[in-house]
Amino acid sequence: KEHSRLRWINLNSAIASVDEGADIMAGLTQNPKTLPCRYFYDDRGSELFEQICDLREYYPTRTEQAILETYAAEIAKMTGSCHLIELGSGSSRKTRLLLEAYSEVVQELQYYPIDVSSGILKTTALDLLEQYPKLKLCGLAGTYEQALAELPSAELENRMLIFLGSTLGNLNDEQTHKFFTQVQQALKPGEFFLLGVDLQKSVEIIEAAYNDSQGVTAAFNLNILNHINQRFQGNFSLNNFAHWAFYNQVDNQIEMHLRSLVNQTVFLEALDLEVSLQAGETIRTEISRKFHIPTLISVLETHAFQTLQVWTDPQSWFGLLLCQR
Ligand code: AVJ
Repeated sequence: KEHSRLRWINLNSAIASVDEGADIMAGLTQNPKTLPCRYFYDDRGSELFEQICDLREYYPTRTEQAILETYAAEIAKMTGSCHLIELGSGSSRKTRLLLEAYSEVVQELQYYPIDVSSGILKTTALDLLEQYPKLKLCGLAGTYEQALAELPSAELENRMLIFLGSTLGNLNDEQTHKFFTQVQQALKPGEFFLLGVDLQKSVEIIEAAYNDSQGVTAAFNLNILNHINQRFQGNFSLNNFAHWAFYNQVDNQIEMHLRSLVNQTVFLEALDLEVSLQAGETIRTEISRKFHIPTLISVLETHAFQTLQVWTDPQSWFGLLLCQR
C-alpha cells in the first residue's frame, strides 16, 4: 500500500557505527564495566520493553499513561497548534493520546517519531497512519544525538519535543547537561518541550518494578548481550550472566547490572576486543534515575527552559512537565 503521508529519514551513517564501537569499547575496558543502555533496543529488546510496560510491577508506563489521559487536552490547549517530535517513540502508545488531543486543535497533524529501533518505528508508523487519517508522519531512525542535530527545523513552524517514559533517567549529570544543551539548541524560543519523569518514592516499589516475577526485565537485561554479539561478532554466553537490579539511595537511581557467574573471557571480533570477567563481577547496563521535581525545574531553568506546568498522578509517582524554550 502506497503512503503519501509517510516519509523516512535514516540517520544511521557509517561514521556512527564506528562511534558505536568506540562506546562499547570504552565501557567494557573501564572499571567497573558498563554498557550503553541504548543497546537494549534492538527489535527483540524493543518487544521485551513493550512487555515490561504491561507488567503489574512496572508502574511508570501506566502511571504516565493515566496522566496523559487526564491532561492531554489541557496540554494541547496550552501550547496551541504545534508539530510533534518524539525522542524514543517506540510503539508510540502514550503519544496516541497526544495525537488525539492535537488533532482537535491543529489543521494538519504532523508527527516525527524518532527511534533507534527501525523495526518498531515502521510497524508503528503504518499503524498510526491507518488510525489517524489526518496524520502526516516522518520517521527518523537513529539516536537522540543524531536526531537533535538534524531536526527538520526549516520546514516546521512551531514544535513540541516530546520525551516520555523517564528515559531522561538513563542519563548521568554530565549526559543530562549535554542533552538539555542539545535540546535547547534544537528548539527556537517559544517552542515546547514535554518531559515525563519517574519520581522518588519508596525503595520497595521501585525495586519491584525492575525485578518482576515473570523475569521479563531479566530477559530484557540479558538481551543486550545478544544484540552486542550480533552487532560486533561477540561470543557472550547468556547462561554465564545473571540479572541484578537495585536502588542506589545515594544517587537516587535504579542500577541494572549483569553479574558474571564464572571467571570468563569474551571476545568481540568486530572490535578486536577481549574482555575478562571474574565470577561475581558486574557490567552495569543501565541507570534509571528517580527525580525530585523542584531540582529538575532548576536544572531546566539553567538550560533556558521555563516550566509552565507540572502534572502528576494522585500518588505523585510520576511527573509530566511542560516547558517552554
Ligand atoms: C524506558 C529507560 C525509562 O529505566 O525504567 C525498564 C527502561 N529498564 N525496565 C526505565 C527499563 C528496565 C526504562 N526507560
